[in-house]
Amino acid sequence: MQTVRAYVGLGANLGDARATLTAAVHALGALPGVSLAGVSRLYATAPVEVTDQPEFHNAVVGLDVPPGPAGPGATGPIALLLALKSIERAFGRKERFRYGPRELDLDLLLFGEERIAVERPEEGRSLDPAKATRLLEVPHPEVGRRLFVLAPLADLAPDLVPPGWTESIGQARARRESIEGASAVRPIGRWDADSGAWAELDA
Ligand code: PH2
Ligand code: MG
Ligand code: MG
Repeated sequence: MQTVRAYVGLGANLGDARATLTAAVHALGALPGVSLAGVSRLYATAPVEVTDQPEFHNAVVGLDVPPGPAGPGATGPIALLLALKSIERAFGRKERFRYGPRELDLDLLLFGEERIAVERPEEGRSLDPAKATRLLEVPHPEVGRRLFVLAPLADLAPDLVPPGWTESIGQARARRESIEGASAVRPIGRWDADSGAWAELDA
C-alpha cells in the first residue's frame, strides 16, 4: 500500500510526562492504517515563549499514513490532525492559555512533500478564540524556529529538506543550537522498540 511519511511532535509538561508521551506513541501507532516508522530520543527541554512553567518533555515520531486530500476526507493531513486532537483529549488535555502548560500536545509537523495552509475544521480548533491560528499549516511554522522540535526531528531525518525550505533538518538544528544553546534540549532516553518505551541513554 502506498503511504506518506508524516512527522508528529509530542510535548508534555504536566503530570508524568514521560509516561504520557510513551502512551501517546502507542496511541499514534494504533491509529487505523498508520504504522510507526520511527521514534526519536526523549528530551527534557526548557520552556519557550512562556518560560515560567515546568520543564517540558519532547519527542518526535515518524508515521507512515495513508495519503489523502489536503482538505476534509477519511485520510490525509486533516484526518490525521483530527486524530491527534482526539488523542490529546483522551489524554486529558485541558484548554488553557496559548503556549501554557499542557498534559499532551501533538503537532502535525510534516506530511510528506505537502505544503498546506487550510482552514482547520471546527473540531480541530482551539476553544480559545484568542489563541491559535485557524489555519493548519504544514510544514508546521514552529519546526524551523524551535530546537525542542528540530533536535528530535533530526534524530529521525537529519538530511530531510522539508518542502519550501532551503536547508536540511540537521542544518537547521545546528543553527538553532548555536542560538538557544545545547543545554536548552537534553536527551534523556532512547526508544527501545522491544519494551515499547524510552530506555536509559547509557544502558
Ligand atoms: N510548547 C509550547 C510552548 N513552549 N516549550 C518547550 N520546551 N516544549 C514545548 O513543547 C513547548 C514549549 C506550546 O506548544
Ligand atoms: Mg506545540
Ligand atoms: Mg499543539
